[in-house]
Amino acid sequence: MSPSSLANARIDGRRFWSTIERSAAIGTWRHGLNRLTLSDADKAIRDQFVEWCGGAGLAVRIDEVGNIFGRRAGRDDHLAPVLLGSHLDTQANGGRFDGIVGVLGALELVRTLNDLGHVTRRPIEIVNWTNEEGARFSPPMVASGCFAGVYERDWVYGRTADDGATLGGELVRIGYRGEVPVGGVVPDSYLELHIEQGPILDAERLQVGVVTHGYTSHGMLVEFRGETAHTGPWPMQSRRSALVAGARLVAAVDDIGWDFAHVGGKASAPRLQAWPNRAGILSEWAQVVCDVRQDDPVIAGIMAERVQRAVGEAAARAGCTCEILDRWNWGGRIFDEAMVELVRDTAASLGYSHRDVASQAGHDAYFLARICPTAMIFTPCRGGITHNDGEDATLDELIPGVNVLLHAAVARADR
Ligand code: HGY
Ligand code: MN
Ligand code: MN
Ligand code: MN
Repeated sequence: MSPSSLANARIDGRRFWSTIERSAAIGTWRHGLNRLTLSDADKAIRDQFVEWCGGAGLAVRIDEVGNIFGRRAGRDDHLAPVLLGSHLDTQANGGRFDGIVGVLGALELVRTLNDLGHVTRRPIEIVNWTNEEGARFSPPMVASGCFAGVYERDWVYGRTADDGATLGGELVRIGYRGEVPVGGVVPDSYLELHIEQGPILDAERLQVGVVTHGYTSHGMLVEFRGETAHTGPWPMQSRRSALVAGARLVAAVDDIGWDFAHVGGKASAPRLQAWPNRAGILSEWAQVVCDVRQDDPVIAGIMAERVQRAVGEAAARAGCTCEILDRWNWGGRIFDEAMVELVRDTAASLGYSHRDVASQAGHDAYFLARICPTAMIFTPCRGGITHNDGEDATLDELIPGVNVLLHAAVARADR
């Protein structure tokens, strides 16, 4: 394979797009997708991905938390692999591109190298991470976090969904609790292709985003405990409604978001659960997920402290007890300078319009960055709409990012 013919290689995208369209037919929901992690729909896309990997000549392995790897041998196959991927699970009202572009872009890269007959020096591995979204099992990105050594495997297995199903039990149920020990393997590097999930590239009509860093995010799972009582005779002075505490926290978090909106801060409490949560009876139990994001880690920390105070205030006002069951925190200037430079130089050498951009959403790359040199490549998405069945992008908008992934990954794998 002459370097020049490889240098001039451009993925035309028809095969990539038909793969995207095939994936968009698995777990459909209104105009988008509902492929909550480890659901039957997630099993279906996993089965399809494993089949595609086999068809591309990849050696497939599944680790203990269901991460699926496809390996393409290198000339010096003992070297650490260049790892490429993202996630195929979606939000409950998800789009056809969030995560999917990164996994299927990596698959297309392998198929293209096969067509070109090019064997890279280092092995290349592609990966589908379990539970990136954290929509069914909290927290988000828990399986890439486990791979990076941040979460213990058995703790991950115990994560529990609304219906009482555990993450470990669901892995067994759908046949994706692999034998391969999770983690312990340090890739040479990691590259993740993803839609921006923000408006900048689309608004500026740019082809590629060079992701310099991630917004700092603080998340927490809060539990309130109160007491059931009759909504009729029970005096207001004696009430201990966990649902009221939860509702007060949801409103307080929104107020915090508005207090920092002028500096691009976001604060959300997107999930409130209560029990019994029925007419005629006050709730004794409630849980709230809180999530703050801001570009400056210091400001993000101040917002998180405000949320923490609001938890205590909401509990006191409702006469309940409270506990923060779980916290997660990611983002910041975590990406490897040389890898970011590689993405930037590759976009420039391929003649694509590009700019530096921050990621406001979390990604599996945030955990991979803790164990190996990591960078991300963004493509535009229509108006930044995402986690919404209106998420949209065209092949012309996606293919520059796929080509940057191809050339950056090969440059890294051949060095
Ligand atoms: O929460 C996040 O930003 C990620 O999409 N799960
Ligand atoms: Mn994603
Ligand atoms: Mn997402
Ligand atoms: Mn994400």
